Amino acid sequence: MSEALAVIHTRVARETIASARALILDVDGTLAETEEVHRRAFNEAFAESGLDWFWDQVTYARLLRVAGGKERIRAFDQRNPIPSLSFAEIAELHRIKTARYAALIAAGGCPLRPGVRAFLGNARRRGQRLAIATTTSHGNIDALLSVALGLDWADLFETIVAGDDVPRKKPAPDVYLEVLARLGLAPADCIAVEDSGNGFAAASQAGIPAIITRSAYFGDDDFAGAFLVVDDLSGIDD
Ligand code: XBP
Ligand code: MG
Repeated sequence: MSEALAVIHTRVARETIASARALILDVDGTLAETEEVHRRAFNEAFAESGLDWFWDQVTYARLLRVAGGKERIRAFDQRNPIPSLSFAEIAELHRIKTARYAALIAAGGCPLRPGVRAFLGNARRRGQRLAIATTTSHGNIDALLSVALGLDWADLFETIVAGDDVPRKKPAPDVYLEVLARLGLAPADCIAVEDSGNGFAAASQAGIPAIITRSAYFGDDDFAGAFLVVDDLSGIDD
């Protein structure tokens, strides 16, 4: 792209972001690079439960195509002809994992990605409405953002829709459609901020233009048709 075209592209991007009625943000991979903490929490839960499972980064990168921790555990268990865990055992294993995730975040935190804090502050200064649309749980959102943004983090967001609030997780559009319904806005009035192919598909199926901020586990996903693809949110709307 020529420099002149890049300047125009950047200006259009800034104007489009500034004119959106609402900005709807994903959490894992978008606000913070949390998936390595999730992966560690899964492995600690497996060990605590006496399972000889261990998800290395290559295995986890493949399993991340399955949205949702409980669904991810089930997908891994079903690699065997005779799965070993019942639904109740998967739910209990995921509860342990979620507790480990919260403990890991509380112990070491997981910093916001570059540009996220400024992006949220700019939106607030413009008087734009902010929402969250994520696959993870409310508990995990609170664990992450109460450290990263402070205990009053929820005051920033008008509505928060998590994975278990809707019938289907990403790439289904359910979380985004629920956010739109709660905000009373049309898709074209909003912009979604995502990091993964599943998240981009969910926002796109809901008709919402998406900004992609490439993350560690999804850098190679196909984001053709995204409004904007960036390495991170630094300077995107300054
Ligand atoms: C990412 C996910 C989640 C997390 C793990 O969510 O797919 O499943 O990997 O969290 P998003 P849970 O990018 O939509 O924020 O174990 O709570 O599912
Ligand atoms: Mg994500």
